[in-house]
Amino acid sequence: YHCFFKRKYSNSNQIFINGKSYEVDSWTNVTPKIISYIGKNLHLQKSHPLSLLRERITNFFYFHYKNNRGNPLFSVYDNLYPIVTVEQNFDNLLVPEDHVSRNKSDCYYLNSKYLLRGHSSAHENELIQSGLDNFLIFSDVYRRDQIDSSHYPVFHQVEGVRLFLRHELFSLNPDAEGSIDVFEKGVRTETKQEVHTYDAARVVEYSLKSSLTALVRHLFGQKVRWVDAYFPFTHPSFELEMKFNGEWMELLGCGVLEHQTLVKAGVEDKIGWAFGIGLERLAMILYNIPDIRLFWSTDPGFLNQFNVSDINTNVKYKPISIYPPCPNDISFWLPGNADEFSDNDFYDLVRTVAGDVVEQVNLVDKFYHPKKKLYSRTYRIVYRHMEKTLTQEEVNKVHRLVEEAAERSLEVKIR
Ligand code: FA5
Ligand code: MG
Repeated sequence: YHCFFKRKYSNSNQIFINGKSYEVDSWTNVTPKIISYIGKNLHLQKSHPLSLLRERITNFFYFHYKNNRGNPLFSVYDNLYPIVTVEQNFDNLLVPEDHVSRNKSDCYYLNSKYLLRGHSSAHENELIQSGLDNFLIFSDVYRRDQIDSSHYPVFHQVEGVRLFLRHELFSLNPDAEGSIDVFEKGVRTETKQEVHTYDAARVVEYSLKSSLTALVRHLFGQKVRWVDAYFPFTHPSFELEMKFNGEWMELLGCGVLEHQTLVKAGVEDKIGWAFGIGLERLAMILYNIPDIRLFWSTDPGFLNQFNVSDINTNVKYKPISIYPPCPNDISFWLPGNADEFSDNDFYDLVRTVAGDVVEQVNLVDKFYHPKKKLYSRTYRIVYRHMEKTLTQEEVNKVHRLVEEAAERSLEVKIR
């Protein structure tokens, strides 16, 4: 997305985002800084930890849930527009008119009608209404929240929804199909809604919890605990917590969808569950990332640690040095027998000569010079000391050693 926050200084009564204008009113509290996050889509950025997690979660659902033709059951949406209406974010989800989550202090409003979505649940209604029964939504969400190592005003969620018709719910027990009902006119208890039978509610709760425990086991193989919770759009509702640095950390909220949310989406004959997971929280535990701010780091020292060829690689994040990086390029002509040259030869040489002050080495350019009949390579070496700021003089000295060693042992010619 291309976003513009046009500041009209004297009569600033419009906000322009992505070619659309929003009338400023007494609800407007979104800032240019927050708007600048729109379209960053960390969860779609190659090799970003949130993107790896998106792929792993998608694979889990593709692999474990197939329709009777053998195709994936869940459809995946990962690029829904983050500006939603108050209806989408709250009303469709039965959030009471006076609920605190609607407050200006909790959300980023464009005006009284539009806001940046506060959760991916904002899209449940439209997707159910379009006829979908099983889907995942990956999205960036925006909240005015505390700022600490596990909270950030922009974060990412994956939402999952699964709906069942009666015969789908009880398909595992065909004998029972005739006798077990989904709906009744009953009473609401701790475990079920008034419109649901006890049996149906328990089967859906079981399906929900076993899906999420299987997902978490697939990703971590670590201990979890279920906690009772409240959401206006699910009942019963639960949260799943996991140990992180010795403390229980809330990973997700979920529950059996309030029947009224389905009725609002034009579906009367189904029952189902939904969940919403904080992707950053999951990634922090999975990859040992100590601070949620790191997800926004553009430092290659962070990002390159997640540049893995197999998305299931168990990356354990190593803190990068707090001292500034010093990138220096090196360019050379390869010797005549160029096809014998491999990048790894050079990487090893750099490691050997320069040691731990090298944080990373990347190939940035290569070409063939037809007249000279020679191949060229350019690498960027990022020098960074773990305990101090390197001076340019110190860097130059090491860099020269690398150049000399390359000429000597790789028979290249520095350009
Ligand atoms: C929700 O957002 C509900 N929409 C979840 C849900 C979906 C419930 C479907 C029922 C059915 P909650 O506000 O608890 O719930 O947020 C869900 C998860 O997002 C949390 O468990 C946490 O992992 C993550 N999260 C919440 N706030 C932040 C934040 N400021 N920074 C990072 N992660 C956050
Ligand atoms: Mg919560």
